Amino acid sequence: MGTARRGSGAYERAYDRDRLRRFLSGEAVGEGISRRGVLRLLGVVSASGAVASLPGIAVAGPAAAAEEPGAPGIVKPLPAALLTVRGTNAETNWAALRDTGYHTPVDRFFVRNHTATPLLDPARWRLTVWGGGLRGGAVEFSYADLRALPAVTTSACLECAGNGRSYFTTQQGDPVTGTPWTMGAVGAARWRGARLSDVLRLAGLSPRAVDVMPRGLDAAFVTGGTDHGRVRRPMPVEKALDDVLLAYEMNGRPLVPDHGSPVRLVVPSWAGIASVKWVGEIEVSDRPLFSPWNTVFYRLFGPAHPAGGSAPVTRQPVRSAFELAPGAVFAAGRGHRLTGRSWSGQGGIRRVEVSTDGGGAWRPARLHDAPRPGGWVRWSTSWHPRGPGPAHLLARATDTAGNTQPARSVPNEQGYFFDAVVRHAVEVV
Ligand SMILES: Nc1nc2c(c(=O)[nH]1)N[C@H]1C(S)=C(S)[C@@H](COP(=O)(O)O)O[C@H]1N2
Ligand SMILES: [Mo]
Repeated sequence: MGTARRGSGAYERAYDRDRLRRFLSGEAVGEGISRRGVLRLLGVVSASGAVASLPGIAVAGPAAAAEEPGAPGIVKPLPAALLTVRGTNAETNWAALRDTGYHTPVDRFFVRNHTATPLLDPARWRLTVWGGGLRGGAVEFSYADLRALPAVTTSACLECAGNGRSYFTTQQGDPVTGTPWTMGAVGAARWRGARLSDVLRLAGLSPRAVDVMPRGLDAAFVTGGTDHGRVRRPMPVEKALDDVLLAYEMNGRPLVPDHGSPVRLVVPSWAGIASVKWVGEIEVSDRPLFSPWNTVFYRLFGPAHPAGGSAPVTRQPVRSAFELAPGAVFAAGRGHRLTGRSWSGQGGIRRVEVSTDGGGAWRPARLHDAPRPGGWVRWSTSWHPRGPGPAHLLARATDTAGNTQPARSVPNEQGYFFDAVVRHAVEVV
């Protein structure tokens, strides 16, 4: 239980309770927070220019690719063998991970963009830390300032809360909204950067600080006629001081534009939305903060959840995937090596079981990595299929906190946290 205990911070439960109470008591006006409310709350932000009006922050236009019709606003190449484009996003093909090591190469790492990748010049980039949770006024950091702070390297998964969303529909018949990811909105990388805690202390963190809200420099997110403003989501100061990085490197290289260049947050174990890319400012507040990303989005809504929605999602659930394409073909009558990975935001993975007969018999897979909070484990098993025909491969993981994957995931309207065992269809010929 050691690692799990360390990871399941009491502050997360307190945070959830507190925010939920305030949310339900109407402190977050209506459906989240209006744009005017946000602007009023921020004070320093102009109605049109938002963050760009703050001194020292230059915002490039969207990537050239964004102007091409049908192009998703992603800068890096999106070869069909590695990635599947879904709207403004790109999903990693699991078959493309088969020959990779522990860390997901940048060329096949998933991209989740609410709008389009901005091109920012590190030399002109500034991070402004401000708010009532500081002892004094706003403090600015340049890229060189961050690079001069002690550097920390963390190996951690980054995963979208909506990963696996399409299985709510295809496997369970539950209607959900949002990007229909299969299981490829996850990757593991070696992140290097400054500790957010170092930056907050240098900025004059006050003991009164409650919430820390990073905001991206990408364009405002507009959907269904509502302008939600720039991507931003508060986290409790306890998490911000725990293990959060202001990362400038991914897998030993400076961040590329699509993954947050020049600097992004990495919030290990939490839903990917917490890891704000292209961060330009961080509000430190002495009272709870709200944004659409902890009110209307990233809560669980539906009959199985509290009226008005669950608390904001934080730690990711347990999940598994085979390093196989959907419908992969296997020759009958000979041995095959099946490989995959499992991960959880609530602890390391301590057991993975595989079924090759659609869920009848289960046997343990061989684990190739030690259980580590925030990371994944690679696993393998062998399979000797007999007759030709369709088959289903299933993998079920259990983490060090005892969480395991159910046969059916409790649905929610926006399709977050699909944690059920996936029935991976294959063909034996
Ligand atoms: N500024 C900004 N940060 C963002 C997003 C975004 O659209 N804009 N998307 C978030 C979501 S929902 C996820 S899952 C991760 C994805 O990170 P990646 O594109 O590097 O894989 O970034 C998060 N940070
Ligand atoms: Mo996400």
